[in-house]
Formats: sequence, structure tokens, C-alpha cells
Amino acid sequence: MNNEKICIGCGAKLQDENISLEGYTSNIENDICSRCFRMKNYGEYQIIAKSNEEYIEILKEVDKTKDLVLYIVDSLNFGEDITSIREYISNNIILVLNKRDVLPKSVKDNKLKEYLKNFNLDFKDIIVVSCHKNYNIDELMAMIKKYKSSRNVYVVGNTNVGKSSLINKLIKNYSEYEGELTISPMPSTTLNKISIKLSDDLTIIDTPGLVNRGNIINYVDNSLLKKINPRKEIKPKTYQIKVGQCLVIGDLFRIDYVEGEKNSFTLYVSNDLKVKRYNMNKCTLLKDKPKTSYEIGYHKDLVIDGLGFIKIVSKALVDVYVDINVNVFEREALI
Ligand SMILES: Nc1nc2c(ncn2[C@@H]2O[C@H](COP(=O)(O)OP(=O)(O)OP(=O)(O)O)[C@@H](O)[C@H]2O)c(=O)[nH]1
Ligand SMILES: [Mg+2]
Repeated sequence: MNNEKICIGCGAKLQDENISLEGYTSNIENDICSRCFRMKNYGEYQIIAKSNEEYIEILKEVDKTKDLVLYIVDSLNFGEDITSIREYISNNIILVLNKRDVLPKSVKDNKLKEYLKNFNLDFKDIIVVSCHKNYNIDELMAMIKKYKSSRNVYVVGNTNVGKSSLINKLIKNYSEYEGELTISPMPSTTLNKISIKLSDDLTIIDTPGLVNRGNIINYVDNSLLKKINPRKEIKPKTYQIKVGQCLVIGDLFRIDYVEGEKNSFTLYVSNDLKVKRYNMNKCTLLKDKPKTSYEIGYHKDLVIDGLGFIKIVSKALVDVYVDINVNVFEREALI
């Protein structure tokens, strides 16, 4: 039987006809689909590939509304492309830098905000939050009230940045609503728009994330995902490094120091990932992966999308070995 009821976890239309399609449930009376049930109760993940066309269609609808938008970005993983949201929507935007808890406490919020302002963002405001630590959520709520122009507020951003986690926090802190959105470390957890009425004058709308094909989480198996996604404050690892040495991060990423002065590489990646240093000519690890060379300027970060970043102090020529699809890019040093 098909009906109009949607899964309160992921937004898919509930159906009891095809087990391999989204929204399947054995009992149409249920509030959540089997996929959400298994994610919530057993931590079993089933990836559903979403096309970004659907995401863009949703953004086009958002654009028509002129409602306030919360644009969520992952602290560990952003570059200048955060401005690309403007290609799709002209709404008022609050930029929400989430997962603040994974960056070292010594980095001040103001420094992060100043850094973001260098991108010439055309946003109403910027706020740094952590859903896990319930950090700055009241401040975010105050901002929402200040800038919203209607009842509806949309939450958008790349997949896995914590959109649904943030809405769950808002539900918990400010509403009587009993349901909970499904969250997971996998990409494309939320499958369709979900409206949650927090109060008579505030409805918050979750959306599926844009799948960022350059993110390493698309290319590792489930068991590794938990290791890659840092759950605690990152303890940076600094290596005084010389030409001829290489660093290998968790069998996923390798960086060879090919040319430059004595240098310092500081790694900001999950504490659960092992990092090893080798003589690059004797090390064969990850040599089967494609190699890309980067000429790095002074005081830059090399960002490995989804994994973290390496702060490189002096000019350097490096060779990087990683899965071909993973986006690796340079930016001004964040820290
Ligand atoms: N460390 C940390 N992890 C977070 C935080 N917020 C969310 N996460 C984690 O990020 C992952 C993704 O969270 P979701 O809320 O499912 O992200 P989403 O943006 O809704 O993802 P999609 O629905 O796939 O687009 C989960 O593993 C969360 O536990 C945070 O404040 N700190
Ligand atoms: Mg979600």
C-alpha cells in the first residue's frame, strides 16, 4: 500500500511494497522506515545513492520562499567553495560552523569567524556551534529569532555536516515534539524534506545534503567511517620534517616531502587514525594510489576532504597519494 505518510526519521515516503526502495516498512502504520529503524537501533547503515539534482531542486524551492536559511558547514572540512551556495539561493543566510568540538579549544571562535569573513561572504551572520556539546545553541536560537522573516526556517548544507543533529538539538531544547530525526556517520541519511513544528511561529525544515563527491567518506567502508569522523577534540600531531620523508595517515593518505627547507607539518585528523613517518624512498605504502604534486606556499593548510587538514609552515613541494576521487586542496592556514 502506498500512502502520503512520510518517515519521521529521513523524510522518505513510507511504502510497504518494495523492500529495496527507500521508505520501505513492513507495517505501514509505523512512523519510521526499516532503514531508519535499523540505523537508530542497531547502527546498521544502508547507503542510498542520492542524485544532487534532487538537492538542487529543493534549493530552488527554498530560493522561491525567501525564508531564512541556516547553512551548516563542518569545522574540519571547508574551503572557499562555501560561497557556492549563492549559485542556488538568494535567501538570508546564517552560516553555522558546526562540530566546533573537534577543533582544539585553544582556537578561539572569533578567529574562526574572522577567517571565514576573508571569503567575502554575503551572509547575515556567522556562528560557531557544536551539537554534541550543546554549544552556542541558545545563541543560534536568538539569531534565528532575530533574522527570520516568516514561520519557516530551512536547514541546508553538504551531507554529513550535522543538519539533522542540529535540528534534534533544537527539538530537544525548545519543543514538545516527541520524534527524532535519523542521524548517522554515512552520507545521505536524510532523504527528503522534513518539516518540524517547534512552536506556533517556528517550523524548521531539514533537507537532504549535497553529496560532495570529493569527500573521502564516499570511498571507505563502514568500519573505517567511525575512525575517520572525529568524535573528540583533535590532538594535533606536529612533525618536524625533512625532504625525503613521508607521512602515512591510516592507510588512506600519504604525503611525501619532495622539495623545501626543514619544515613542520601539523596534522588535524581524528585521534583514532594512526600516523607513521617513513623514508619515502623505502616506503611502498599507498604507491598504488594516483600521485598528485602540490606546490605549497608559506603558512598553508592542505585540506583532505572528509579526513582533516595538514598545516604546512614553510614553502614545500609535496606528492600526495590518495584515492583518485578525493578532493585535496590548499587554503590559508586556519590555525
Ligand atoms: N563531533 C561532532 N560530530 C557531530 C556534530 N554534529 C553532528 N555530528 C556527527 O556528524 C555525523 C552526521 O550527522 P547528521 O546529523 O546525520 O548530518 P546531516 O547533515 O543531517 O547528514 P545528511 O542527512 O546525510 O545530509 C554524525 O555522525 C553525527 O554524530 C558535532 O557537533 N560534533
Ligand atoms: Mg540529515
